Amino acid sequence: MSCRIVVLISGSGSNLQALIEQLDAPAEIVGVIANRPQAYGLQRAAAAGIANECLDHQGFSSRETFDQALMARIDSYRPDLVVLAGFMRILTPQLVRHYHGRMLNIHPSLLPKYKGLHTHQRALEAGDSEHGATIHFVTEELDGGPLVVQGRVTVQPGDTAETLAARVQGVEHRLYPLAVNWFVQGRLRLSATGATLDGELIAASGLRMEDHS
Ligand code: NHR
Ligand code: GAR
Repeated sequence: MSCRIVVLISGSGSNLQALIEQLDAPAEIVGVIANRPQAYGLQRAAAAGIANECLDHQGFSSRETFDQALMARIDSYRPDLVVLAGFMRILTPQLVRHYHGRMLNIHPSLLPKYKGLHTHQRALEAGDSEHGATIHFVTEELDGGPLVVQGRVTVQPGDTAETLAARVQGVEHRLYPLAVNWFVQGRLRLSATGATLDGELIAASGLRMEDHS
């Protein structure tokens, strides 16, 4: 049976585009939801013939009421997997619990370093020689759910937050399809002790993309 996927976005949607182009059957992106009307990813979805909609968080008086409406819209697509792809709103515990074990995020740092925002600037200010992106299962703990896989880049002399972000995004566009394809194939799961690949527990530091592609 095909894996039904809903993708949540806030902006450009380049990770959505990578998923559209690199998902193996039996998967189908059945819906794309943005929380910002100007999100360019909505146009990418439309161009690919994927149902898409905006649920503007600014029309809601609280995080709870927005998330209740968001959950109803997500569930209308009957997803097996919900993918956060540059989604910029923190989600309430109730929503996150509802999708336990079936919600993934891509975070632009080598977690557990740099949870939250402005990750590229923070890696530069710390003088890190390596940076990257991490796929993890989403839990109530912000950017703290079980890690799946990381992709690394080398920080170059003269890098700015912008040049570094662009290099990390190049990695993201291979990393997210890899992890989502694992989930679709039934290879990636969330167990009581952590994420597993082919039934083997993934170490707390996550897998390395280089070992899997
Ligand atoms: N929600 C939960 N409960 N757990 C996670 O791990 C989540 C999550 C929601 C989003 C993505 C995350 C990232 O990869 C994500 C993971 C937004 C913020 C944030 O501070 C932080 C982390 C992430 C996404 N957002 C501000 C807020 O008040 C708004 C910022 C803005 O609109 O520009 O929600 O980085
Ligand atoms: C990606 O780099 C993603 O890692 C990051 O936003 C970008 C979205 O790009 N996510 C976050 O910062 C989450 N807070 P895209 O819209 O082109 O996929």
